[in-house]
Amino acid sequence: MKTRVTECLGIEYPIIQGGMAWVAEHNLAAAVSKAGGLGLIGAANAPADWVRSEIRKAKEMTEKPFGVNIMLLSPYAEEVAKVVVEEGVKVVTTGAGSPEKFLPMWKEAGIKVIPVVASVALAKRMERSGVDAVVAEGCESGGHIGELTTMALLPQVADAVEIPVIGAGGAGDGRGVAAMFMLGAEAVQIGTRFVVANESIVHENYKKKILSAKDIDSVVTGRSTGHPVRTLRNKTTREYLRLEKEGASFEELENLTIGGLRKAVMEGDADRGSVMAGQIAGLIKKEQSCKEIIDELMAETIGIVKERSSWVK
Ligand code: TUI
Repeated sequence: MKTRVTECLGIEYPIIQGGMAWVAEHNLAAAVSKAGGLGLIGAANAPADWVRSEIRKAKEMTEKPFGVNIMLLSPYAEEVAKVVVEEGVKVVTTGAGSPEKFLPMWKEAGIKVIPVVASVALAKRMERSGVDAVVAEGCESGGHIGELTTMALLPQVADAVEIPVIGAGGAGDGRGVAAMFMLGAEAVQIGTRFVVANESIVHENYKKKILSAKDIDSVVTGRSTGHPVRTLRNKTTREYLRLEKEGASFEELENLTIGGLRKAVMEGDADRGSVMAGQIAGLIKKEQSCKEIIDELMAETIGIVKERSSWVK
């Protein structure tokens, strides 16, 4: 499959892995890139040295291109922005902010820059500042989210910019990928499905929580604090939502979730930790390798596009 995104990134399939905090480390990134997609190392809140070492390990595992996702709220964002240049990373995606101040440095280094946006306004601003593509991420995604759904956001962003658009939020199988193509995407970012991949290092309890999730099992906490985050429902989200309704302070709410993602991913505390996952968690029923996931996504996408095309006479 050939789109402006596969051409620009030098990848075989228009599938990009989400830059998920704690989850997107070198094993997952290398496996996705080896399978023909674009793997990403998620820098999240990690120190720059950790990111450097993950980049080096991924390079040892694959010659294929991979990227780094920089979470712009991180206290280490500035240092990580330099590390990707020093280590010769080919692609950078960013989340939770605007990467404008790093663009001259990254463009000079020949890095392809792809910010995640949650609005048309930011997409247009990013295009004007010279980025290579944008990821339009709807609120079906797991983790930190914007307001709009993918169905509403993606076509509006695709109409507003000339650069290629990557769809994110809500695609868990080939139907989702095909739908995003119909809405104007030239590649699709997949997160939750890769969390349960064989190569994903997350704790077995985290994987089980996703594999047993139903359609209504994700909730959004933190709307009142301006940091909405989608996770799977558990003891902590129930407590959080109750406190939020009672008008608890920012500090009180923060204390409840601090370190929660590490607790869930590394320790497997799926009851009290923060189990970030998208709304399509209920669609995911099996653990597969990254290659099986990508091959299946592509086969389903092509199958459904052909089948539905036959409706048109
Ligand atoms: O960044 C994400 N998803 C994330 S980051 C993350 S790490 C975290 N850990 C604990 C608590 C909170 C976060 C987990 N999930 N997705 C990309 C994304 N970016 N979604 C929405 C946005 C976004 C929102 C507003 C991007 C830019 C923006 O406005 C920036 C501006 O300056 O206008």
